[in-house]
Amino acid sequence: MKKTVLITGATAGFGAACARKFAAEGWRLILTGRRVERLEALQKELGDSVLALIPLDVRDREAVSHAFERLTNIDLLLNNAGLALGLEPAWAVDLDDWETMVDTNIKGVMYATRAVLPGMVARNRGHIINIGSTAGSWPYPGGNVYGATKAFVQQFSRNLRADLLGTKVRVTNLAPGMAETEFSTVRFKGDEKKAGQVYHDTKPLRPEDIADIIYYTATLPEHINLNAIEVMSINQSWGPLAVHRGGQKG
Ligand code: NDP
Ligand code: 8X3
Repeated sequence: MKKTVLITGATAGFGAACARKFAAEGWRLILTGRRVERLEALQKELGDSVLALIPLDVRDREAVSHAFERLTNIDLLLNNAGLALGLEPAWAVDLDDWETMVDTNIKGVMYATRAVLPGMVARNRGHIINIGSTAGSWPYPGGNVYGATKAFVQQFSRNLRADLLGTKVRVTNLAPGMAETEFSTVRFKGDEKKAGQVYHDTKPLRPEDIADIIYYTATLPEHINLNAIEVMSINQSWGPLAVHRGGQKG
């Protein structure tokens, strides 16, 4: 029996790489995202593996509930849709950007999970893999609300496991570090030069690396729950605690 994966944010980056990986491994795909033409291109590329395209914005609670509650056989929900906007310090950010990150990275994950989870519990089968981030554990200047949304994803994943104890439904928080996708282009609002600098002279994670890890996690024997995975490029590590010398301003 072929398994079915529902991927939010399948139109780029990790989501698109997962669509290709899971299709190659014989899974059936339900693909979502806002950019319809990209969804259609994936359907053309992946053919019969694609069960359905659901163009939607994960911030739209009604749309997500309406579309996902009707899906009766989801083996894996990949809560992947998400974004960072800006890298300004907290006192200088655009408040709309903060709200967009909260609505997408937190509320979108809540809406999709709440719509799909009852079916998984009823079938006593399924797996939710949430895409967190190293930014959810490790602070950096300008990470303010983006990192906080990913801290939510981390703790939400743990708390889901607590609720699901006694069922066969698995939950994983996958926290990647720097990976080269459209992520930085989105963060810097189309400034490709700035985006390119993030990865300059490094070997960042590739979307295909993440897809391989997700596939591995999803296909472990069903009694194994990988709770949390943190993965970085060999070119990335943590920094020391910051110290300011020279007195305070003002
Ligand atoms: P990309 O920008 O390449 O892809 C993001 C995907 O999310 C797109 O398919 C986009 O689709 C979708 N998306 C964004 N907003 C919405 C929305 N409101 N509704 C529906 N879909 C949406 O970035 P990545 O692949 O890198 O990002 C995927 C996830 O991985 C995100 O959650 C990100 O925070 C996380 N992450 C990324 C890292 C990195 O360094 N790249 C590291 C750690 C975590 P569309 O625009 O068509 O709607
Ligand atoms: C993406 C990784 O370090 O840009 O979540 O926040 S980082």
